[in-house]
Amino acid sequence: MRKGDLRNQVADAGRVVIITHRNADPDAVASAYATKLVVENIVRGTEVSIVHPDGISHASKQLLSKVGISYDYSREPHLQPRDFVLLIDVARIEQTGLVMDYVRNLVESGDVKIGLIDHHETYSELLSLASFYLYDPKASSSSELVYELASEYGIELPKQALTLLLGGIVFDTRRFVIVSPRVFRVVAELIEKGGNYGLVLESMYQRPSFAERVARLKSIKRARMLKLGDDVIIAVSHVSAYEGSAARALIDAGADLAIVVGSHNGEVRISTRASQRFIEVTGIATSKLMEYLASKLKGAGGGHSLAAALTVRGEYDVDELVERCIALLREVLPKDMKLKEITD
Ligand SMILES: [Mn+2]
Repeated sequence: MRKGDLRNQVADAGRVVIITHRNADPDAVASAYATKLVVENIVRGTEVSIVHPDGISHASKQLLSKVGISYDYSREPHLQPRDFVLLIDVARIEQTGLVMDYVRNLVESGDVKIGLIDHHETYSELLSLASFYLYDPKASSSSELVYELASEYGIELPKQALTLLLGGIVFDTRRFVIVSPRVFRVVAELIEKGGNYGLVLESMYQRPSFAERVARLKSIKRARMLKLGDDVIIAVSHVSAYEGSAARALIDAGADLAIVVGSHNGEVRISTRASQRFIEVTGIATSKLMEYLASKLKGAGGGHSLAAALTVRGEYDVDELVERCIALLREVLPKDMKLKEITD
């Protein structure tokens, strides 16, 4: 789905402010960086800034340093009248550190215009506010969308930017687990034009930090294990950081659904990963599961079918939250499916 023309929006704007989701992952970083180049190309002299709320992820830092790109970005969004705000890889406005009411007021008063480039499955209220969007939940990544956009404008991106986009795609497809003919076409072009796939892989095979490895192991040690039927294993655990990586570790260790609660200062993040088998058996996408949990816990959540997350503000007892997640999971599962604790 698309609306509006990017060139016209940029030409009308004072500044272009690109904002990604918090703790920008390689897809967010790559698509923001390449979009900045696209915007500067289609309307010369445009002032473009990039905002990565709360900074960028560890994986993004590794990718940027391997590719040899560094650029300035702000960690908090500050909007001015006549800004054209281009939200990239953002499913929900809360992920940018802004709130919907504030953004809606700005848009309705005509002070700023909003654009969106995104691929998340969660339907975003942002679409109705945007004067430009390129929204395609069938795309593997925002990087794929931005590459296609650059091609439409006939823009030849520098090789480093192509490598970065390749990195965004490799990351969001989980190293080509989630694929389509289209993503392979884009990847083939990126490599043909000079994108360096070897460099992307090197950046991803780096040893995780000590803290991340400890979090992964702790999540396994603390996991509550449940089974659905005789085959599907669900693991629910908690860590103090790296909940996404910890959930991945539980899946790698054999779980079909992993829910990991992470408590940060005044905020709880819950990350979920699933195997294809979990979706086949239950018909539940993790994005739907996180949306449901978010609605019950008064937070915001969403994501993809095999990976999703939610955030809730406030201090919580993590053990209670683990129990709560299990209880809510029971509510969502089809009535004929019994969830049983796995004991020794
Ligand atoms: Mn993405």
